[in-house]
Amino acid sequence: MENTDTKILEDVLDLLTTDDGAVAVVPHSNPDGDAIGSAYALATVLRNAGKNVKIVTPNDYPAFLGWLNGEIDIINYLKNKDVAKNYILNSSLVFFVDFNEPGRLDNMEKMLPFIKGKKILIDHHPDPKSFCEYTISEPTYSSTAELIYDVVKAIGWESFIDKRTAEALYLGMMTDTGSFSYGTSRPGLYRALSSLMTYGIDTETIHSLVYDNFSVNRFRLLGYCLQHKMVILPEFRTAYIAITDNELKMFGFVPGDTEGFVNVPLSIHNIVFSALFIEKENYIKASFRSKGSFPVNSFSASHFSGGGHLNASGGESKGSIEKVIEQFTQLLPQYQDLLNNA
Ligand SMILES: [Mn+2]
Repeated sequence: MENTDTKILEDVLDLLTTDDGAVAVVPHSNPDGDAIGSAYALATVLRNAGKNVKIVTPNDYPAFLGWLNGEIDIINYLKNKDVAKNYILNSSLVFFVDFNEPGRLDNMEKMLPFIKGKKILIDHHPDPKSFCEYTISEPTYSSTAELIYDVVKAIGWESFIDKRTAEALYLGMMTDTGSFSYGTSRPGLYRALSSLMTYGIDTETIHSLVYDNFSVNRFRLLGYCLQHKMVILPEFRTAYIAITDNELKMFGFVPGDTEGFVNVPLSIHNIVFSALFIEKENYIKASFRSKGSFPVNSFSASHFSGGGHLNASGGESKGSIEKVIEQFTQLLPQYQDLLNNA
């Protein structure tokens, strides 16, 4: 770990061993594979160490991640506000995983000032906001899951990793790297993977449970987006898809259905920048992906109130979807050089 000095790790270990109160593990809202995988992995380690631990999610998680459920209680804040609130406010430790700013907690953010326990952030997004007593932030890591593995090892709790932990960690690493196709330059990732294999995890089944689990509606929506909505701008090596609420309804949209769509155009020859715009109730949700050096995080921070990683970022915009498309396409000329050289 490059940013995390041993003092923080010693303090976290100290908190875990001296306080026998409840522990909450909290991923970001609309959790992806890394958020749920990291939360689940950390929770199983803490449980195996004898802690009373539950996961609290700001909202529901996509059905294709549901296979991980079963061993650890997961409280959905949207469905069980009082239970979730009660648990978090009375926990002596609250771990936040896989996000760098409190807005990603959605409605749970307002609880932050009332949390009595110590707050610990474990994350790999750059430039974390300061909202926790302890911040373990390592932006060079592929995934929070990879970081959780190193943190667990660093505090000497590797013996509390079990097969379920290993499955959850593998899930996080696999989904945050597009099945090990990007963000995979750290040797430590492969050392972690090699160690996870010793727990007898079935990586083919995990892959299949995540990626071969589309609903028919989701697959047809993807086909519709590629056939009718994807716009290619070869002069900017860019592709974008903008989809309205009505179109989503045509395909019986459920949360998670558009997950990963933004990556698909990057498979096209000479496309290095992909954007996905989705019409929500009061805003347009934006997702950006790139190949090579084009920095979607600073692009998004400058124009779409977002942030994230060099090659993967989110953002949002007010106004109609037509306006957002206009804004987006008008921005591209000023990025011509960066796009050409990406
Ligand atoms: Mn992540």
